[in-house]
Amino acid sequence: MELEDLTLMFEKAHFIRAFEGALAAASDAGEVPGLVHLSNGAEILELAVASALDLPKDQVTGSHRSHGIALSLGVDPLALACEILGREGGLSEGLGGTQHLIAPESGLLGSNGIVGGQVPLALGAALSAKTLKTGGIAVSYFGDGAANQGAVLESLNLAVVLKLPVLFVCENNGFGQSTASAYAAGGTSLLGRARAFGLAAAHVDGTDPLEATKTAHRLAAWVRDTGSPAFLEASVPRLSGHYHGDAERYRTTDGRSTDPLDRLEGMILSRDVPEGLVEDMKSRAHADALAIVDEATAAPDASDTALEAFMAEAQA
Ligand SMILES: Cc1ncc(C[n+]2csc(CCOP(=O)(O)OP(=O)(O)O)c2C)c(N)n1
Ligand SMILES: [Mg+2]
Repeated sequence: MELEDLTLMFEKAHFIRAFEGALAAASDAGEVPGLVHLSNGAEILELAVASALDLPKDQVTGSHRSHGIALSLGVDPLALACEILGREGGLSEGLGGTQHLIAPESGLLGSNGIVGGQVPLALGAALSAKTLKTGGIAVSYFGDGAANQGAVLESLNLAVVLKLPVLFVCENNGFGQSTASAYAAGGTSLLGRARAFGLAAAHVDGTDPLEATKTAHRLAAWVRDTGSPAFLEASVPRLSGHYHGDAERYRTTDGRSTDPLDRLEGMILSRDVPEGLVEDMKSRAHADALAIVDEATAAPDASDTALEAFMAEAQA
């Protein structure tokens, strides 16, 4: 990867990290309705996948943990923050909230609070792209916990049977809420599971920007060129709890040793970028993210009028 691409990824990753840090603080202050599931640890992988997509022609679905995915796709951060905070000006006028993010203009078909619920939806997008010959592909993110959900397994099968252009991206952080995947899964080889359904499948270390980018591009191109589905398993650390505020009595600090952002910083420094410049990039990303979340926090709460208008339209 060129140094320019690595530094851009670094700036974006720090923006996402700071954006979510500011949201976590807003949650502590009682400003966020519902739980906040942070993406920290998965930023690099999500930016790597996004860099392989042709947006908004390609369409992406995500799980309850989709703030980072949305930002990686280029969703307007102010509208995203307003949505998460339940404010006017949100992606859905603040009526959907953190687990129901939608921004089709950026290729985000939707995120979903039902574990695994977003995966069959991506098959619909892939079938539509195939039928209409748009040249687009669908991408569906889900976790290792969701990999045990029936609709996900049916989707893996159906994607092969119908030969659909969909890239499944399984973020394996070793936990489904407070349950270790080693305990919850009968067989822990997700690649083996995907291959048994007939999918092309590969594993990446999601903390490695080079490997993640290379493999995401390879699989996305393969899906686009062949029209067939593929499966990417990415090992990513879940750097904090299942949700912000989770006491995490069920685990030690194991599995949190590598922060992908530090790893990327090391790579950039080793290519002779001055430390001062790296610190400037971080400070700028943090200041930008804080300003946006502050602006969203100051916006008016989602209004009953927006809800009534939505209900009237839905019933019409
Ligand atoms: C159908 C369903 N079952 C259970 C839940 C409760 N729940 C929310 S997130 C979660 C864990 C999901 O784990 P994983 O898919 O690995 O995603 P991660 O949180 O690790 O990103 C569970 C069980 C839910 N929202 N929906
Ligand atoms: Mg998980």
